[in-house]
Amino acid sequence: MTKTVTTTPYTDQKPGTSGLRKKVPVFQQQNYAENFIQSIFDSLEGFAGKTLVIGGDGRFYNREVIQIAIKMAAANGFGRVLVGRGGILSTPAASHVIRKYEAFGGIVLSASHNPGGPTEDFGIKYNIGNGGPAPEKVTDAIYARTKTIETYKIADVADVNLDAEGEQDVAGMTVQVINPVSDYAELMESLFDFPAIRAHLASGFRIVFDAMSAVTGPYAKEILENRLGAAKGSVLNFVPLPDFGGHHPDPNLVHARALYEEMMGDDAPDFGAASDGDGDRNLIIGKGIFVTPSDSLAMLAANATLAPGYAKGLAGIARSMPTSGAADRVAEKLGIGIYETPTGWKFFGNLLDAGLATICGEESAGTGSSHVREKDGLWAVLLWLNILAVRKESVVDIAREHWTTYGRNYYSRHDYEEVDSAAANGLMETLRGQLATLPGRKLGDLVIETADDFSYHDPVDQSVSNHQGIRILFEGGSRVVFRLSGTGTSGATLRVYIERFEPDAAKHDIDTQVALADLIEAANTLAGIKERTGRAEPTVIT
Ligand code: G16
Repeated sequence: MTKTVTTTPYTDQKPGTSGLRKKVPVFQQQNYAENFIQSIFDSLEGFAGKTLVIGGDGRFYNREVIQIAIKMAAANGFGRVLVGRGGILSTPAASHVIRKYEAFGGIVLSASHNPGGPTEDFGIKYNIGNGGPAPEKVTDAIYARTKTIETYKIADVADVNLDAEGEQDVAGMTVQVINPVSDYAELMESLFDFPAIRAHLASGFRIVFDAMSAVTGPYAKEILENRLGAAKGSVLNFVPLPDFGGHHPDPNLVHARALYEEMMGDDAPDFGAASDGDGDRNLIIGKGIFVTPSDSLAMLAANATLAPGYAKGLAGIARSMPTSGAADRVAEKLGIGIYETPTGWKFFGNLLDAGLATICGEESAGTGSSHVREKDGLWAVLLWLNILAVRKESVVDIAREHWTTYGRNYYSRHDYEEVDSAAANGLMETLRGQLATLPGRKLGDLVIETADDFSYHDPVDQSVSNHQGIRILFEGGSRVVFRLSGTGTSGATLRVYIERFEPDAAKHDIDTQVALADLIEAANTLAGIKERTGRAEPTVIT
Protein backbone atom coordinates (compact mmCIF):
# COMPACT_ATOMS: atom_id res chain seq x y z
CA MET A 1 0.00 0.00 0.00
CA THR A 2 2.99 2.32 0.23
CA LYS A 3 5.34 3.09 -2.58
CA THR A 4 8.78 4.59 -2.89
CA VAL A 5 9.03 7.17 -5.66
CA THR A 6 12.27 8.23 -7.30
CA THR A 7 12.81 11.97 -7.38
CA THR A 8 15.47 14.57 -8.07
CA PRO A 9 16.39 17.46 -5.77
CA TYR A 10 15.29 21.06 -6.19
CA THR A 11 17.94 23.62 -5.34
CA ASP A 12 15.64 26.31 -3.93
CA GLN A 13 14.09 24.68 -0.87
CA LYS A 14 15.86 26.72 1.79
CA PRO A 15 13.43 27.60 4.60
CA GLY A 16 13.22 31.34 5.34
CA THR A 17 12.17 33.24 8.45
CA SER A 18 9.20 30.91 8.80
CA GLY A 19 9.36 27.76 6.67
CA LEU A 20 9.46 27.34 2.90
CA ARG A 21 7.38 29.95 1.10
CA LYS A 22 7.00 30.00 -2.67
CA LYS A 23 4.45 30.78 -5.33
CA VAL A 24 1.82 28.09 -5.84
CA PRO A 25 3.11 27.17 -9.36
CA VAL A 26 6.50 26.45 -7.80
CA PHE A 27 4.87 24.10 -5.29
CA GLN A 28 2.89 22.50 -8.13
CA GLN A 29 6.04 21.31 -9.88
CA GLN A 30 6.41 17.56 -9.93
CA ASN A 31 7.38 16.21 -6.49
CA TYR A 32 8.14 19.70 -5.14
CA ALA A 33 5.99 19.43 -2.01
CA GLU A 34 6.78 15.71 -1.69
CA ASN A 35 10.55 16.40 -1.73
CA PHE A 36 10.25 18.99 1.02
CA ILE A 37 7.98 16.89 3.22
CA GLN A 38 10.22 13.82 2.84
CA SER A 39 13.22 16.01 3.68
CA ILE A 40 11.45 17.05 6.88
CA PHE A 41 10.80 13.42 7.82
CA ASP A 42 14.35 12.40 6.88
CA SER A 43 15.70 15.07 9.25
CA LEU A 44 13.75 13.75 12.24
CA GLU A 45 14.38 10.75 14.42
CA GLY A 46 12.20 8.57 16.57
CA PHE A 47 8.73 9.33 15.27
CA ALA A 48 7.66 5.76 14.43
CA GLY A 49 4.18 5.21 15.77
CA LYS A 50 3.94 8.78 17.08
CA THR A 51 1.42 11.53 16.34
CA LEU A 52 1.78 14.25 13.71
CA VAL A 53 -0.49 17.30 13.58
CA ILE A 54 -1.35 18.66 10.13
CA GLY A 55 -3.31 21.78 9.31
CA GLY A 56 -3.23 24.94 7.32
CA ASP A 57 -4.77 28.33 6.79
CA GLY A 58 -7.14 27.19 4.05
CA ARG A 59 -5.37 28.96 1.24
CA PHE A 60 -5.30 27.71 -2.35
CA TYR A 61 -3.51 24.34 -2.59
CA ASN A 62 -4.00 23.64 1.14
CA ARG A 63 -6.19 20.56 0.65
CA GLU A 64 -3.95 19.03 -2.01
CA VAL A 65 -0.81 19.27 0.12
CA ILE A 66 -2.66 18.04 3.21
CA GLN A 67 -3.61 14.86 1.33
CA ILE A 68 0.02 14.41 0.26
CA ALA A 69 1.33 15.04 3.78
CA ILE A 70 -1.11 12.54 5.35
CA LYS A 71 -0.24 9.80 2.84
CA MET A 72 3.48 10.46 3.30
CA ALA A 73 3.16 10.43 7.10
CA ALA A 74 1.52 7.01 6.83
CA ALA A 75 4.21 5.66 4.51
CA ASN A 76 6.97 7.01 6.76
CA GLY A 77 5.66 5.28 9.86
CA PHE A 78 3.73 7.83 11.92
CA GLY A 79 1.07 6.14 14.03
CA ARG A 80 -1.54 8.89 14.01
CA VAL A 81 -2.30 12.16 12.28
CA LEU A 82 -4.50 14.84 13.83
CA VAL A 83 -5.84 17.11 11.12
CA GLY A 84 -8.24 20.02 11.43
CA ARG A 85 -11.63 19.57 9.76
CA GLY A 86 -11.47 20.95 6.22
CA GLY A 87 -7.70 20.98 6.56
CA ILE A 88 -8.01 24.07 8.74
CA LEU A 89 -5.89 24.92 11.76
CA SER A 90 -4.71 28.40 12.55
CA THR A 91 -0.99 28.55 13.34
CA PRO A 92 -1.54 29.15 17.08
CA ALA A 93 -4.25 26.46 17.18
CA ALA A 94 -1.84 24.00 15.51
CA SER A 95 0.77 24.86 18.12
CA HIS A 96 -1.74 24.24 20.90
CA VAL A 97 -2.93 20.93 19.43
CA ILE A 98 0.68 19.71 19.17
CA ARG A 99 1.23 20.55 22.84
CA LYS A 100 -2.11 19.37 24.20
CA TYR A 101 -1.96 15.95 22.53
CA GLU A 102 1.81 15.63 23.03
CA ALA A 103 2.37 15.10 19.33
CA PHE A 104 5.82 14.48 17.93
CA GLY A 105 5.46 17.62 15.80
CA GLY A 106 3.33 19.25 13.17
CA ILE A 107 3.22 20.38 9.58
CA VAL A 108 1.65 23.80 9.15
CA LEU A 109 0.68 24.85 5.65
CA SER A 110 0.64 28.60 5.30
CA ALA A 111 2.30 31.58 3.77
CA SER A 112 0.94 33.69 6.59
CA HIS A 113 0.07 37.24 5.56
CA ASN A 114 1.11 36.73 1.93
CA PRO A 115 -1.71 36.65 -0.65
CA GLY A 116 -3.22 33.32 -1.73
CA GLY A 117 -4.57 31.94 -5.00
CA PRO A 118 -3.39 29.97 -8.05
CA THR A 119 -0.51 32.33 -8.75
CA GLU A 120 0.07 33.59 -5.23
CA ASP A 121 1.88 32.19 -2.22
CA PHE A 122 1.95 28.87 -0.40
CA GLY A 123 4.17 27.54 2.36
CA ILE A 124 5.15 24.51 4.42
CA LYS A 125 6.57 24.75 7.90
CA TYR A 126 7.59 22.11 10.42
CA ASN A 127 6.90 22.63 14.13
CA ILE A 128 8.61 20.56 16.80
CA GLY A 129 7.09 18.84 19.83
CA ASN A 130 7.02 22.00 21.96
CA GLY A 131 4.55 23.39 19.39
CA GLY A 132 6.98 25.96 18.01
CA PRO A 133 8.69 26.46 14.67
CA ALA A 134 11.67 24.21 14.13
CA PRO A 135 14.91 25.84 15.28
CA GLU A 136 17.68 26.64 12.81
CA LYS A 137 19.54 23.40 13.37
CA VAL A 138 16.46 21.50 12.20
CA THR A 139 15.68 23.79 9.26
CA ASP A 140 19.33 23.61 8.20
CA ALA A 141 19.16 19.82 8.26
CA ILE A 142 15.95 19.87 6.22
CA TYR A 143 17.56 22.15 3.65
CA ALA A 144 20.65 19.96 3.44
CA ARG A 145 18.42 16.95 2.84
CA THR A 146 16.48 18.68 0.03
CA LYS A 147 19.76 18.96 -1.88
CA THR A 148 20.45 15.22 -1.87
CA ILE A 149 17.02 13.60 -1.79
CA GLU A 150 16.54 10.68 -4.17
CA THR A 151 13.26 9.06 -3.12
CA TYR A 152 10.15 9.73 -1.11
CA LYS A 153 7.59 7.39 0.43
CA ILE A 154 3.84 7.75 0.02
CA ALA A 155 0.81 5.58 0.73
CA ASP A 156 -0.96 4.56 -2.46
CA VAL A 157 -4.50 5.10 -1.18
CA ALA A 158 -7.60 7.16 -1.89
CA ASP A 159 -7.90 10.69 -0.50
CA VAL A 160 -8.91 11.10 3.13
CA ASN A 161 -12.30 12.66 3.86
CA LEU A 162 -11.24 15.88 5.58
CA ASP A 163 -14.77 17.12 6.17
CA ALA A 164 -16.07 14.56 8.66
CA GLU A 165 -14.76 14.64 12.23
CA GLY A 166 -13.70 11.22 13.50
CA GLU A 167 -11.17 8.51 12.82
CA GLN A 168 -10.19 6.86 9.55
CA ASP A 169 -7.51 4.34 8.66
CA VAL A 170 -4.91 5.29 6.08
CA ALA A 171 -2.54 2.45 5.21
CA GLY A 172 -2.41 1.31 8.83
CA MET A 173 -2.12 4.81 10.31
CA THR A 174 -5.03 6.46 12.13
CA VAL A 175 -6.16 9.82 10.84
CA GLN A 176 -8.31 11.77 13.25
CA VAL A 177 -10.17 14.75 11.83
CA ILE A 178 -10.66 17.16 14.73
CA ASN A 179 -12.72 20.26 15.33
CA PRO A 180 -10.22 23.02 14.52
CA VAL A 181 -11.68 25.56 16.96
CA SER A 182 -12.77 23.85 20.18
CA ASP A 183 -9.40 23.03 21.80
CA TYR A 184 -8.17 26.54 21.10
CA ALA A 185 -11.33 28.24 22.36
CA GLU A 186 -11.10 26.23 25.57
CA LEU A 187 -7.49 27.35 26.05
CA MET A 188 -8.47 31.01 25.62
CA GLU A 189 -11.25 30.58 28.15
CA SER A 190 -8.72 29.21 30.64
CA LEU A 191 -6.45 32.27 30.30
CA PHE A 192 -8.85 35.19 30.26
CA ASP A 193 -11.67 36.53 32.38
CA PHE A 194 -14.50 35.70 29.99
CA PRO A 195 -17.26 36.79 32.44
CA ALA A 196 -15.65 40.24 32.80
CA ILE A 197 -15.26 40.63 29.02
CA ARG A 198 -18.82 39.42 28.48
CA ALA A 199 -20.14 41.96 30.99
CA HIS A 200 -18.12 44.76 29.41
CA LEU A 201 -19.43 43.93 25.95
CA ALA A 202 -22.98 43.70 27.31
CA SER A 203 -22.60 47.17 28.83
CA GLY A 204 -22.25 48.66 25.36
CA PHE A 205 -18.52 48.38 24.65
CA ARG A 206 -18.42 47.91 20.88
CA ILE A 207 -15.81 45.90 19.01
CA VAL A 208 -15.06 45.04 15.40
CA PHE A 209 -12.74 42.25 14.27
CA ASP A 210 -11.69 41.82 10.65
CA ALA A 211 -10.78 38.19 9.92
CA MET A 212 -9.66 39.26 6.42
CA SER A 213 -11.36 36.20 4.80
CA ALA A 214 -8.66 34.11 6.41
CA VAL A 215 -8.34 31.39 8.99
CA THR A 216 -9.31 33.30 12.16
CA GLY A 217 -12.91 33.74 10.97
CA PRO A 218 -14.31 30.57 12.59
CA TYR A 219 -12.22 31.11 15.74
CA ALA A 220 -13.28 34.74 16.15
CA LYS A 221 -16.96 33.97 15.46
CA GLU A 222 -16.97 31.25 18.09
CA ILE A 223 -15.00 33.12 20.73
CA LEU A 224 -16.03 36.75 20.29
CA GLU A 225 -19.63 36.39 19.19
CA ASN A 226 -20.78 33.00 20.52
CA ARG A 227 -18.86 32.73 23.79
CA LEU A 228 -18.35 36.40 24.69
CA GLY A 229 -21.57 37.79 23.29
CA ALA A 230 -20.17 40.48 21.02
CA ALA A 231 -22.95 41.79 18.77
CA LYS A 232 -23.63 39.60 15.73
CA GLY A 233 -21.75 41.15 12.85
CA SER A 234 -18.82 42.25 15.01
CA VAL A 235 -16.63 39.73 13.16
CA LEU A 236 -16.16 40.77 9.55
CA ASN A 237 -14.99 38.65 6.60
CA PHE A 238 -15.24 35.50 8.69
CA VAL A 239 -15.42 32.90 5.93
CA PRO A 240 -11.91 31.64 5.08
CA LEU A 241 -11.46 31.84 1.30
CA PRO A 242 -8.69 30.14 -0.73
CA ASP A 243 -7.69 33.51 -2.20
CA PHE A 244 -8.67 35.64 0.83
CA GLY A 245 -11.21 37.36 -1.40
CA GLY A 246 -8.36 38.65 -3.55
CA HIS A 247 -6.96 40.65 -0.66
CA HIS A 248 -3.62 40.65 1.05
CA PRO A 249 -4.38 39.12 4.48
CA ASP A 250 -1.86 41.29 6.28
CA PRO A 251 -3.31 43.20 9.24
CA ASN A 252 -1.50 46.48 8.79
CA LEU A 253 -2.54 50.03 8.04
CA VAL A 254 -2.31 49.46 4.30
CA HIS A 255 -4.15 46.18 3.90
CA ALA A 256 -6.63 46.71 6.74
CA ARG A 257 -7.28 50.29 5.65
CA ALA A 258 -11.06 50.07 5.85
CA LEU A 259 -10.86 49.00 9.49
CA TYR A 260 -8.46 51.84 10.23
CA GLU A 261 -10.75 54.40 8.58
CA GLU A 262 -13.71 53.07 10.54
CA MET A 263 -11.78 53.30 13.81
CA MET A 264 -10.78 56.89 13.11
CA GLY A 265 -14.37 57.92 12.33
CA ASP A 266 -16.74 59.84 14.61
CA ASP A 267 -18.95 56.83 15.24
CA ALA A 268 -16.09 54.37 15.66
CA PRO A 269 -16.49 51.28 17.81
CA ASP A 270 -14.41 51.25 21.01
CA PHE A 271 -11.98 48.59 19.86
CA GLY A 272 -10.92 47.28 16.46
CA ALA A 273 -8.64 44.41 15.55
CA ALA A 274 -7.63 42.17 12.69
CA SER A 275 -5.60 39.03 12.14
CA ASP A 276 -3.71 37.61 9.19
CA GLY A 277 -3.85 34.64 6.83
CA ASP A 278 -2.93 32.01 9.41
CA GLY A 279 -4.12 33.76 12.56
CA ASP A 280 -0.85 34.52 14.30
CA ARG A 281 -0.57 38.27 13.69
CA ASN A 282 -2.71 41.02 15.14
CA LEU A 283 -3.59 44.63 14.51
CA ILE A 284 -4.92 46.67 17.43
CA ILE A 285 -6.74 49.95 16.91
CA GLY A 286 -8.61 51.82 19.61
CA LYS A 287 -11.16 54.48 18.84
CA GLY A 288 -8.99 57.17 17.27
CA ILE A 289 -5.65 55.47 17.93
CA PHE A 290 -3.51 52.85 16.20
CA VAL A 291 -1.38 50.96 18.71
CA THR A 292 1.94 49.92 17.15
CA PRO A 293 2.83 46.26 17.69
CA SER A 294 5.85 47.34 19.74
CA ASP A 295 3.67 49.50 21.99
CA SER A 296 1.05 46.80 22.19
CA LEU A 297 3.66 44.35 23.49
CA ALA A 298 4.73 46.83 26.16
CA MET A 299 1.16 47.72 27.19
CA LEU A 300 0.05 44.09 27.31
CA ALA A 301 3.08 43.18 29.42
CA ALA A 302 2.49 46.11 31.79
CA ASN A 303 -1.14 45.07 32.36
CA ALA A 304 -0.96 41.30 31.95
CA THR A 305 -1.64 40.47 35.58
CA LEU A 306 -5.21 41.71 35.08
CA ALA A 307 -5.86 38.45 33.20
CA PRO A 308 -6.26 35.32 35.34
CA GLY A 309 -3.75 33.33 33.26
CA TYR A 310 -1.00 35.84 34.10
CA ALA A 311 -2.11 36.91 37.58
CA LYS A 312 1.03 35.46 39.13
CA GLY A 313 3.21 37.82 37.09
CA LEU A 314 5.59 37.45 34.19
CA ALA A 315 8.93 35.64 34.27
CA GLY A 316 10.35 37.89 31.57
CA ILE A 317 9.67 39.57 28.24
CA ALA A 318 11.30 38.77 24.92
CA ARG A 319 11.24 40.88 21.78
CA SER A 320 12.88 40.65 18.40
CA MET A 321 15.79 43.02 17.87
CA PRO A 322 13.99 45.38 15.45
CA THR A 323 11.03 45.70 17.85
CA SER A 324 11.10 48.98 19.78
CA GLY A 325 12.54 49.20 23.26
CA ALA A 326 9.15 50.08 24.81
CA ALA A 327 8.90 46.62 26.39
CA ASP A 328 12.37 47.01 27.90
CA ARG A 329 11.12 49.86 30.07
CA VAL A 330 8.25 47.74 31.34
CA ALA A 331 10.60 44.84 32.13
CA GLU A 332 12.91 47.21 33.95
CA LYS A 333 10.07 48.56 36.09
CA LEU A 334 8.75 45.08 36.83
CA GLY A 335 12.26 43.91 37.66
CA ILE A 336 12.07 40.99 35.22
CA GLY A 337 14.31 39.79 32.39
CA ILE A 338 14.23 41.24 28.87
CA TYR A 339 15.58 39.24 25.93
CA GLU A 340 16.45 40.56 22.47
CA THR A 341 16.31 37.89 19.76
CA PRO A 342 16.63 37.87 15.98
CA THR A 343 13.49 38.23 13.86
CA GLY A 344 11.57 34.95 13.77
CA TRP A 345 9.29 33.40 16.34
CA LYS A 346 11.47 30.29 16.45
CA PHE A 347 14.01 32.19 18.55
CA PHE A 348 11.52 32.59 21.41
CA GLY A 349 11.00 28.83 21.82
CA ASN A 350 13.99 28.16 24.04
CA LEU A 351 13.28 31.16 26.27
CA LEU A 352 9.66 30.06 26.74
CA ASP A 353 10.59 26.42 27.32
CA ALA A 354 13.20 27.43 29.90
CA GLY A 355 10.69 29.63 31.72
CA LEU A 356 12.79 32.74 31.15
CA ALA A 357 10.10 34.66 29.26
CA THR A 358 6.30 34.63 29.53
CA ILE A 359 5.33 37.22 26.91
CA CYS A 360 7.02 37.73 23.55
CA GLY A 361 6.47 40.13 20.71
CA GLU A 362 7.67 41.41 17.40
CA GLU A 363 7.22 44.63 15.50
CA SER A 364 5.78 42.56 12.64
CA ALA A 365 2.41 42.42 14.41
CA GLY A 366 3.15 39.33 16.43
CA THR A 367 2.50 38.94 20.14
CA GLY A 368 2.13 35.80 22.19
CA SER A 369 2.95 34.02 25.38
CA SER A 370 3.96 30.76 26.94
CA HIS A 371 0.45 29.33 26.31
CA VAL A 372 1.63 28.15 22.86
CA ARG A 373 4.89 28.40 20.91
CA GLU A 374 3.64 30.64 18.10
CA LYS A 375 2.50 34.20 18.08
CA ASP A 376 -1.23 34.40 18.48
CA GLY A 377 -3.50 37.04 16.97
CA LEU A 378 -6.70 36.30 18.87
CA TRP A 379 -4.79 35.86 22.12
CA ALA A 380 -3.54 39.45 21.81
CA VAL A 381 -7.07 40.66 21.07
CA LEU A 382 -8.45 38.80 24.09
CA LEU A 383 -5.74 40.08 26.43
CA TRP A 384 -6.53 43.61 25.29
CA LEU A 385 -10.25 42.98 25.85
CA ASN A 386 -9.54 41.53 29.30
CA ILE A 387 -7.48 44.60 30.24
CA LEU A 388 -10.10 46.98 28.85
CA ALA A 389 -12.88 45.13 30.69
CA VAL A 390 -11.05 45.41 34.02
CA ARG A 391 -9.70 48.95 33.65
CA LYS A 392 -12.88 50.29 32.03
CA GLU A 393 -10.83 52.96 30.27
CA SER A 394 -10.47 53.65 26.56
CA VAL A 395 -7.51 52.39 24.52
CA VAL A 396 -6.34 55.95 24.01
CA ASP A 397 -6.37 56.66 27.75
CA ILE A 398 -4.46 53.48 28.50
CA ALA A 399 -1.88 54.34 25.83
CA ARG A 400 -1.44 57.90 27.05
CA GLU A 401 -1.02 56.83 30.61
CA HIS A 402 1.50 54.23 29.53
CA TRP A 403 3.58 56.81 27.65
CA THR A 404 3.44 59.20 30.58
CA THR A 405 4.73 56.49 32.88
CA TYR A 406 7.36 54.96 30.64
CA GLY A 407 8.02 57.52 27.91
CA ARG A 408 7.04 57.01 24.27
CA ASN A 409 9.06 55.06 21.72
CA TYR A 410 8.09 56.63 18.39
CA TYR A 411 8.44 53.82 15.91
CA SER A 412 7.88 53.09 12.24
CA ARG A 413 8.88 50.47 9.69
CA HIS A 414 9.46 51.36 6.05
CA ASP A 415 9.31 48.45 3.61
CA TYR A 416 10.67 48.49 0.08
CA GLU A 417 9.06 45.42 -1.47
CA GLU A 418 10.09 43.44 -4.54
CA VAL A 419 13.37 45.27 -4.90
CA ASP A 420 16.01 43.78 -7.20
CA SER A 421 17.80 41.16 -5.04
CA ALA A 422 21.29 42.14 -6.17
CA ALA A 423 20.60 45.81 -5.37
CA ALA A 424 19.25 44.95 -1.93
CA ASN A 425 22.17 42.67 -1.12
CA GLY A 426 24.59 45.32 -2.38
CA LEU A 427 23.01 47.90 -0.08
CA MET A 428 23.39 45.61 2.93
CA GLU A 429 26.94 44.63 2.04
CA THR A 430 28.00 48.23 1.62
CA LEU A 431 26.52 49.15 4.99
CA ARG A 432 28.21 46.16 6.57
CA GLY A 433 31.52 47.28 5.13
CA GLN A 434 31.15 50.72 6.70
CA LEU A 435 30.24 49.61 10.21
CA ALA A 436 33.66 50.18 11.74
CA THR A 437 33.90 53.75 10.46
CA LEU A 438 30.39 54.92 11.37
CA PRO A 439 30.72 55.72 15.09
CA GLY A 440 31.18 59.45 15.57
CA ARG A 441 29.74 60.35 12.15
CA LYS A 442 27.29 63.28 12.19
CA LEU A 443 24.09 63.44 10.15
CA GLY A 444 22.48 66.81 10.84
CA ASP A 445 21.99 66.90 14.60
CA LEU A 446 22.36 63.14 14.91
CA VAL A 447 25.61 61.54 15.99
CA ILE A 448 26.19 57.83 15.48
CA GLU A 449 27.21 56.17 18.72
CA THR A 450 27.60 52.55 17.65
CA ALA A 451 26.91 50.42 14.59
CA ASP A 452 26.90 46.64 14.30
CA ASP A 453 25.52 43.57 12.57
CA PHE A 454 23.31 41.89 15.17
CA SER A 455 24.43 38.50 16.45
CA TYR A 456 22.34 36.44 18.85
CA HIS A 457 23.78 34.12 21.44
CA ASP A 458 20.96 31.90 22.66
CA PRO A 459 21.27 31.82 26.47
CA VAL A 460 19.68 28.38 26.65
CA ASP A 461 21.41 26.25 24.02
CA GLN A 462 24.34 28.62 23.37
CA SER A 463 23.71 28.59 19.60
CA VAL A 464 24.84 31.67 17.69
CA SER A 465 22.96 33.35 14.82
CA ASN A 466 24.90 35.96 12.89
CA HIS A 467 23.93 38.66 10.36
CA GLN A 468 20.50 39.33 11.86
CA GLY A 469 20.24 43.00 10.91
CA ILE A 470 22.37 46.12 10.81
CA ARG A 471 21.88 48.46 13.74
CA ILE A 472 22.86 52.10 13.73
CA LEU A 473 22.49 53.56 17.20
CA PHE A 474 22.58 57.30 17.71
CA GLU A 475 23.52 59.25 20.78
CA GLY A 476 20.40 59.72 22.92
CA GLY A 477 18.95 56.29 22.18
CA SER A 478 17.43 56.68 18.71
CA ARG A 479 18.21 54.01 16.16
CA VAL A 480 17.78 52.80 12.61
CA VAL A 481 17.88 49.11 11.72
CA PHE A 482 18.26 47.61 8.23
CA ARG A 483 17.25 44.03 7.39
CA LEU A 484 16.22 41.99 4.41
CA SER A 485 12.96 40.12 4.89
CA GLY A 486 13.09 36.34 5.05
CA THR A 487 9.45 35.79 4.10
CA GLY A 488 9.02 37.35 0.65
CA THR A 489 8.63 35.22 -2.46
CA SER A 490 9.71 37.62 -5.21
CA GLY A 491 12.80 39.80 -5.29
CA ALA A 492 13.98 41.20 -1.98
CA THR A 493 12.17 43.27 0.63
CA LEU A 494 14.27 45.84 2.42
CA ARG A 495 12.95 46.71 5.87
CA VAL A 496 14.08 49.88 7.60
CA TYR A 497 13.06 50.17 11.25
CA ILE A 498 13.19 53.64 12.78
CA GLU A 499 12.86 54.48 16.47
CA ARG A 500 13.14 57.49 18.77
CA PHE A 501 12.55 57.54 22.50
CA GLU A 502 10.71 60.58 23.84
CA PRO A 503 10.46 60.84 27.64
CA ASP A 504 8.63 64.20 27.66
CA ALA A 505 4.84 63.72 27.87
CA ALA A 506 4.35 67.18 26.34
CA LYS A 507 5.84 65.77 23.14
CA HIS A 508 3.74 62.61 22.88
CA ASP A 509 1.28 63.98 20.34
CA ILE A 510 3.51 64.38 17.33
CA ASP A 511 2.73 62.57 14.09
CA THR A 512 5.06 59.55 14.02
CA GLN A 513 6.57 60.23 10.59
CA VAL A 514 7.24 63.83 11.64
CA ALA A 515 8.78 62.73 14.94
CA LEU A 516 11.10 60.43 13.00
CA ALA A 517 11.81 62.66 9.98
CA ASP A 518 15.50 63.30 10.66
CA LEU A 519 16.15 59.61 11.32
CA ILE A 520 14.36 58.64 8.10
CA GLU A 521 16.56 61.05 6.20
CA ALA A 522 19.65 59.73 7.94
CA ALA A 523 18.69 56.18 6.96
CA ASN A 524 18.40 57.24 3.33
CA THR A 525 21.73 59.02 3.41
CA LEU A 526 23.55 56.15 5.10
CA ALA A 527 22.20 53.38 2.88
CA GLY A 528 21.62 55.27 -0.35
CA ILE A 529 18.19 53.68 -0.55
CA LYS A 530 16.91 55.82 -3.40
CA GLU A 531 19.98 55.41 -5.58
CA ARG A 532 20.38 51.70 -4.96
CA THR A 533 16.75 50.58 -5.15
CA GLY A 534 15.46 53.19 -7.56
CA ARG A 535 12.57 53.78 -5.14
CA ALA A 536 11.68 57.28 -4.08
CA GLU A 537 9.26 56.05 -1.41
CA PRO A 538 8.70 52.90 0.66
CA THR A 539 6.02 50.49 -0.58
CA VAL A 540 4.48 50.15 2.87
CA ILE A 541 4.84 52.34 5.94
CA THR A 542 3.64 50.91 9.23
C1 G16 B 1 7.18 35.51 10.18
C2 G16 B 1 7.89 35.12 11.43
C3 G16 B 1 8.02 36.32 12.33
C4 G16 B 1 8.70 37.45 11.60
C5 G16 B 1 7.95 37.76 10.34
C6 G16 B 1 8.61 38.80 9.47
O1 G16 B 1 5.89 35.89 10.47
O2 G16 B 1 7.18 34.12 12.11
O3 G16 B 1 8.74 35.93 13.44
O4 G16 B 1 8.76 38.58 12.40
O5 G16 B 1 7.83 36.58 9.57
O6 G16 B 1 9.77 38.29 8.98
P1 G16 B 1 10.57 39.03 7.84
O7 G16 B 1 10.85 40.40 8.36
O8 G16 B 1 11.78 38.18 7.66
O9 G16 B 1 9.68 39.09 6.62
P2 G16 B 1 4.67 35.24 9.70
O10 G16 B 1 3.46 35.90 10.28
O11 G16 B 1 4.92 35.58 8.26
O12 G16 B 1 4.78 33.78 9.96
